[in-house]
Amino acid sequence: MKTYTVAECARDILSKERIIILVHSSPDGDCVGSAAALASVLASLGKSVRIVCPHILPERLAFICEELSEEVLCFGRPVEEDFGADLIMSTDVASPELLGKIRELYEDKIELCIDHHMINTVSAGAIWRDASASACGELILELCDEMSRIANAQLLTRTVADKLYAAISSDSGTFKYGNTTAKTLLYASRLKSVGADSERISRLLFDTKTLAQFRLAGLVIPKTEFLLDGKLSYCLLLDEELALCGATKEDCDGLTQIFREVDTVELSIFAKQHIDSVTGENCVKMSLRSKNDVNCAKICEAFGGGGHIKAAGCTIRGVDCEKARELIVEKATEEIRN
Ligand SMILES: [Mn+2]
Repeated sequence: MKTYTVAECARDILSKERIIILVHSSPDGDCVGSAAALASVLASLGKSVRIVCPHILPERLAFICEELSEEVLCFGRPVEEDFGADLIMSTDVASPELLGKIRELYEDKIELCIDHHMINTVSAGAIWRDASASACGELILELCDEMSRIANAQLLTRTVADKLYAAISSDSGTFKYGNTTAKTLLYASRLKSVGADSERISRLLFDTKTLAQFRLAGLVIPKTEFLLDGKLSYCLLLDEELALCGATKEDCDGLTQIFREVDTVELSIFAKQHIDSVTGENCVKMSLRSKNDVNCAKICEAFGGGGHIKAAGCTIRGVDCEKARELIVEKATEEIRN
């Protein structure tokens, strides 16, 4: 596998006409914003582009793709058979597993991989990776600048800037996470200077809830227990309660953050119960978030899960909710006292 510079990526992409951009399953603001920005740039150069994702585009991210034509957006649906791509590339995809159900179709055909993850296991013809970037969107901005230089055109339009701003603010938690660097803020400033609507993007990405999510928050907050002098919070949501709020699994995503906001909490555990539709087992999906040194990934690995230090998850199966609570609280207590 070759390692590419931004200039090599730009030259490679500009020499192609029909381009497929792969993004990862459970699409987030960064992969959608990065791919949409690149697609928008390439479309303005008269190229045919398809963004391909194994999952459908979540409603809350739809605004990022606003100006792209429907045919470009292959979220949860295949590219037309006669598209005839001359370049298949990926943005923000750290491993082939993240291609989900399109893995088999594309895994061996990726020619160019652009990514910002610490570890990347995609086997591509060439890779351009910069783990110092908060978001893949930072790389796409550099790529856009390079392509502008080569094509002798200003490709960074307001539309492209909006998409890149969404990508970068998404992965940096609107510039709140530890991955925010001086360069991240500098790039955000540049995007703002060409007209990125930072107010609207921040509101839509971070300050917008569905009514179901709002009702769900009202239901879980009084149910939350605080253990170990408030250092550990535990909250269990039953499947039937989810239905009561008219909420879906996706509505739970934003919930995991709120418990960590309590000042004493070092580790929060949000547990979501459901019955496995195949085996009939009781399952409790645990989402862990920590503030400082508590290692969420280590706790979850003990139950066959994993993730990052400050955010991880696992599912405990085949035991009742009370037992699942006991198991995770015991492991968490050990880790907090360490
Ligand atoms: Mn990313």
